[in-house]
Amino acid sequence: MTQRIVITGAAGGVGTLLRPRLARKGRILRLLDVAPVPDAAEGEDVECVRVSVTDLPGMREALTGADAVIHLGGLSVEGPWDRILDININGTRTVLEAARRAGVPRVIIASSSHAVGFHPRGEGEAPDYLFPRPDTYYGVSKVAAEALGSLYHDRYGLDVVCVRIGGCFETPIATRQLATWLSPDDCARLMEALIAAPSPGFRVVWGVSDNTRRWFSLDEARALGYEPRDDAERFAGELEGRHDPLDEIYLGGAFCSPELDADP
Ligand code: 15L
Repeated sequence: MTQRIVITGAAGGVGTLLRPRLARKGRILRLLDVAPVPDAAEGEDVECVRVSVTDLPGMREALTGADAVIHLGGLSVEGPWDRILDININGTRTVLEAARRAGVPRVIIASSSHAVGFHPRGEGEAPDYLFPRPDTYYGVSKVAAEALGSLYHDRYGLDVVCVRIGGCFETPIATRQLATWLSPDDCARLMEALIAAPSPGFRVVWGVSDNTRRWFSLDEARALGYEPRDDAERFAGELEGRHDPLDEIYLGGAFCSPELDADP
């Protein structure tokens, strides 16, 4: 039977890395974004829909018939509170509510290390389900997304997996990412595992490769079938000096430094 996977924010950074890696025979990828999705050859296996994550009727329609939603849409870094509130928090609630109304059984939510960024680095791995300690309004929006996912699981039985992504880029771009990097191939492996896992319920997992310097637990992701194969260490030589002093202190690194956006 044909499987339908919806990706919100398909034109964004992670969406762009993920799309080609999730293409499969017998699977339709439905790509959602407010912007055009670059290089998406619409055809039998790819459908593109221009829709905002804040548009409930539009999302309800776009999610109809889907087996799972990978929710990446939203601001991916700090921003003004009103935009964070609308696009990230209201947007995630809208996606979950649309999934419920459309009968989509599973939502995978892109959370972030910045949901827990003000935790001290400490010794050893940060565990799964580390209590929220956001480092920005952006981090607050990820905490809210996890809370909404929990609510929609408990109220309506949706399977919701929140992935605290370390940083998913083609290659690591800063020294901190020698610990936090999620390679695009491992990101696809993780998503495949989360799509396939039988009845996961509500979970919070770290999205990270098996990096030599890894700060985050892989236990819960592995329990759901994820087997990472990449390690950022091979880029170590190129990243010397791209380092922030806050990387030594907090999980969120430099996100812990800027002033919050003051209201106008
Ligand atoms: C994130 O949550 C961001 O979405 C991404 O752009 C990176 O900044 C990443 O965290 C990071 O901490 O490297």
